[in-house]
Amino acid sequence: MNKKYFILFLVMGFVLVINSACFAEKLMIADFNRGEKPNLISGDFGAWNKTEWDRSQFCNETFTADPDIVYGSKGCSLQLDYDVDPKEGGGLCWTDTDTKKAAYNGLWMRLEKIDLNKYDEFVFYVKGDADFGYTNKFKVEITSMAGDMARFYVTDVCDSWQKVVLPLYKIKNDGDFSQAYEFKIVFEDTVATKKEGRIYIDEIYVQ
Ligand SMILES: [Ca+2]
Repeated sequence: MNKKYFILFLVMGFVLVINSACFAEKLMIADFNRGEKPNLISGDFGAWNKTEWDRSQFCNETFTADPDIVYGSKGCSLQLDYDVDPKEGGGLCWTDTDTKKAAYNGLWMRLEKIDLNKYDEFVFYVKGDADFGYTNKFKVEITSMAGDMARFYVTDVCDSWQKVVLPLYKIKNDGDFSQAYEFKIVFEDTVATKKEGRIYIDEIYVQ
């Protein structure tokens, strides 16, 4: 190899090393394709409810393998059936003058202390079910082991798969996210554009 090409080879190698040092690789957190828990980084997940005794409002999680529904037409996606429209008399604490209370529920997923400072984007895919109906808007929370919380609102959900990108640079001044604790989806009665419905989630990752 002559001297000119040798120097070019060294420069290209240096650029490649710099490039790989600056960007963390994509880390897939959950693709749900096995149709079981935990997620791909060994984190547990599940639906959560405001209370366990008031079943007039709820969120339930299941897996769907319907190829007409799942993201990428193969494997599984997570299905969330939610109700944030509590019915009168559905809760033990309701009285004649207090017949309707705030309703909220959703999904929690442990993030197993991944370092979000190494990534630029928190990404997932979402789709509403046209037959059951769905809210166009819901909240996402990311919390850290240090107790910090970042909030985002997902809007414009529709009945085809949409990519949701949460810019992580926005949360780096909000606290210490070097050890992430949990990813949370929150359906709220005050925000939901449809109070009972079905939402699908898939391919949760950071990059
Ligand atoms: Ca999947």
